[in-house]
Amino acid sequence: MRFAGNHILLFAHPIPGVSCGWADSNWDLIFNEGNQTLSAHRDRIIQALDSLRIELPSWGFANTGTRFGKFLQLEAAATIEEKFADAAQVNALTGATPTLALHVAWDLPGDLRDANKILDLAAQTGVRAGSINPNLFESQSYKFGSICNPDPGIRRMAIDHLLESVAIAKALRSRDISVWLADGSNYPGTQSIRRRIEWMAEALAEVHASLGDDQRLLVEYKPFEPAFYHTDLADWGMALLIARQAGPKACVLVDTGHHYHGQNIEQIVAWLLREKMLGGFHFNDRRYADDDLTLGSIDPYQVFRIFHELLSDSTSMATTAFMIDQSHNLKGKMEAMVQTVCTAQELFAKAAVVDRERLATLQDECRLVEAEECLREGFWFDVRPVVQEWRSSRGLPADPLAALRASGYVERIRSERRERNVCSVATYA
Ligand code: PSV
Ligand code: MN
Repeated sequence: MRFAGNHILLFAHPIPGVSCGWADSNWDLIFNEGNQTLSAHRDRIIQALDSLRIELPSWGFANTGTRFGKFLQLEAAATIEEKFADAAQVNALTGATPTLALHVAWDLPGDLRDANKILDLAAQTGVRAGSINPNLFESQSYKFGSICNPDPGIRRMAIDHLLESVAIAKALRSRDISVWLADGSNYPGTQSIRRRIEWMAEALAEVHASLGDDQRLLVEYKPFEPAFYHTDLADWGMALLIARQAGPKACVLVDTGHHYHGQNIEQIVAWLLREKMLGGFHFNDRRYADDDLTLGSIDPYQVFRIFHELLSDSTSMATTAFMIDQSHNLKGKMEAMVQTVCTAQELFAKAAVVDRERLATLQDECRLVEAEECLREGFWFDVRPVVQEWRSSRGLPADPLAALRASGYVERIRSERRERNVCSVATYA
C-alpha cells in the first residue's frame, strides 16, 4: 500500500534503544491501529471514486466571455464534433466523465433534427449526451422574460422550446432536462411578481406532463444576473416549491455559484436530501458572484462539506447528477476541465474518509471539539496517493494533468482550430 509519508510517520516506531517510557507493545498497538485506520480510509476512498461520475458542460470547451468581451483561445471548440472530442479526451484521462451536458441552442440548432448526429457522435467518442439544457435567455423575444413574460405569445414560444427539449432528451435517452430561467425584472413595480409565479407554475406543469417515465425536470435557481431587481426563481425555496407543484419528476438543481455570500450551501443540500428533492449540482466556485471559477479554488472546505452531506445520505449517489458548469476565460479550457474533475475527486475522497458512525456518536454526546476534529480528519487527510493508486489500478494516468500536457492534444487542436477561431467571435458558446 502506498500512503503519504506524513501519515506513516504519525504511527512510526520509536528509534530502537531510545526509551521513552513506553513498552514496545504500546507502540505495536498504535502502529496496528494506525494501519487499520489507513486501510479503512483507503477502502472508503476507492469505493467513493468508483461511484463518482461527473458531467462535463459542452459550453465549457467553447470560447465564452464576460459581458465586457471575450479573450479567444485558439484551441477552443466551436462545433459539436469538437466539443465531443474534447469531452472524450477528458474522459480518457480521468475515467470519470462519461456524459456531456448539451445546451439546445448552441449544440442542437436544428432541434430534434440534430439528435441523430449527437447519437452518432456518442457512438464514435464513447461519451453520451447528458442533461439537456433549454435556452430561455438569448432570444431577443426574452427581453422581459420567457415563461414569465407578460406576453402569452412569448410564453408559448418558451414552453414550446421546453417541450422540444424534452423530446430531444427522449431521442438522446437523456434522463435530465435542466431548466434555468433568466427571467426577472430590473426595477420595482415594473412587473407583477405574483402573476409571473402563476405563469411559471402553469408552464412547468405543462412541461412536466410531457416527461417520459424515466425523465426528470431539474429546476435551477439563481439570485440575480441578468435580472438585478427580482429574479423569478431566485433561491432554493422557490425552486423547491415550484418543482413540487410541477409534479413528482421535478426536483432542484443546486449551482454552487448561485448563492448569496455567507449562505450555508451544505444546509440547503441537507434539506433537499431530506425532502428527496435534490436532483443535481452545477459545480463551480466563486469569490464574488457567479464567477465560474474552478470548483474548490476559493473554498475547498465548502465543497468538502457539501460532499459530506451527500455521503451522509444513503440514496443520494443514485439520484444526484454531478455536473460542472464553468466557462473559463483565462485558463486553458482542457486543462481547467481536467483540473476540475481531479479536484472534485480529491474533495469527494476526503469526504469519504470521514467516519460518519463515530461522528454521529460524538454529535449525540455533544463532544464538540472531537466531533469537529472527526470531520476535519477527512479534510486534512492527504488522499492524493490513494487517488493515484485508484487511477493506476483502473488503467488511467496517475496524473491526468501531466498526461494531458504530455499527450500534445492541446497543441494539436490549437493548430487545427487556430485559423477558424481567430476570426470567430459571434456566438456565446
Ligand atoms: C446560468 O448562470 C447558468 O448557471 C445556467 O446553468 C446556464 O445554463 C449556464 O449557466 C450557462 O453557462
Ligand atoms: Mn448553472
